[in-house]
Amino acid sequence: MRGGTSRGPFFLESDLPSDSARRDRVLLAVMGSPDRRQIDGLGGAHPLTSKVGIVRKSHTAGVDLDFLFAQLQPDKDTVDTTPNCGNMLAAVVPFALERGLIAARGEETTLRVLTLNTDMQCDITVQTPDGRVSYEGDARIDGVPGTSAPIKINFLDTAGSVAASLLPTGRVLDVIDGIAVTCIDNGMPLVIFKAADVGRTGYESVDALNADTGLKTRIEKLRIACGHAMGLGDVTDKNYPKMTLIAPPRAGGSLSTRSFIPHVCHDAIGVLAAVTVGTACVLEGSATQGVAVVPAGAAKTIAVEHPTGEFSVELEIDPTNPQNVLRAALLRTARLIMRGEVMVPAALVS
Ligand code: NQM
Repeated sequence: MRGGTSRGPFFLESDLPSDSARRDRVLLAVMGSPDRRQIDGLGGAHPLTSKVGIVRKSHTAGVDLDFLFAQLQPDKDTVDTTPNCGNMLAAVVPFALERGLIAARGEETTLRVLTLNTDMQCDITVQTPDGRVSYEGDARIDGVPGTSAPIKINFLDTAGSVAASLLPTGRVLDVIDGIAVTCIDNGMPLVIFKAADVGRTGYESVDALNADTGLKTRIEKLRIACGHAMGLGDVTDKNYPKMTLIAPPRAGGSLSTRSFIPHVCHDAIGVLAAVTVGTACVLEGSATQGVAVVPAGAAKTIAVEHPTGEFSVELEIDPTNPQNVLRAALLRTARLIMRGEVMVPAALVS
């Protein structure tokens, strides 16, 4: 399935080994990792196409589906089920309907999904005319060619997903390793800082940033220091926190971003990364201050500019406590690309 600007195979939980070490060996073989080209598997030689979704009917009252996201890497043998992925999340309901896990509920179907990675719930609405998922429509998301049927995601509780709280250092702004940073987790642990503070404009191309080894070394050192400050321990081998360089908007949005996830620059921005950046924009005194252009009012649309366009997030803030985000809503699309069987060495499944 393509989910938002990510892609990967989805499995019914019951089709995978129940032992997680064995499951992970199967997933590595499915994707062809570790190998930079993932030549022996389905992975697309990039972190955004090295993702797997695992779905089951929920065991939790009031919830329809459980989703476990697994992040693999082309060149590593890791299967990380710690962080979320809001892009792959967009494909969960279409997959569940396709596989008959649950039935459509009219022209539109809204299901409650629990992401097991961080115990996060959301309501997802997909188009289901005639009881079948429709992938065709006029919704456009930057980073994906063409248009598709809209998928609405309404997050119910995102603060402190992997980190212990929204602001895991206890402050909205810290100076770490000589750089003013906001360490924040509203669905995705991020370190947000001004591109100018590392001598960049923040408008560089993805290719230029991926080739910028000096910058990568600098921000990896910062990331490791921030990981400790955020209570995440030694993050050397972890896929979080992600590093977000920010600059003033250039295309009428709220701010411009470049995201390292964490070692490769994203062609767009992750879903929960966008929610988290948007949240930093509404926090008084964060690193976005003086950079972001933020609309007035308790309900705000923050347009996060990224290398291939923009990502709008609707945030509703608690007027009595601006650190309390009551709702985060956004638009994604998804598509069933193929259905079938993926082959792995027999020893892994026998
Ligand atoms: O932030 C990339 C993506 C993601 C994760 C990443 C995501 C999110 O674009 O919710 O969607 O940060 O590794 O798929």
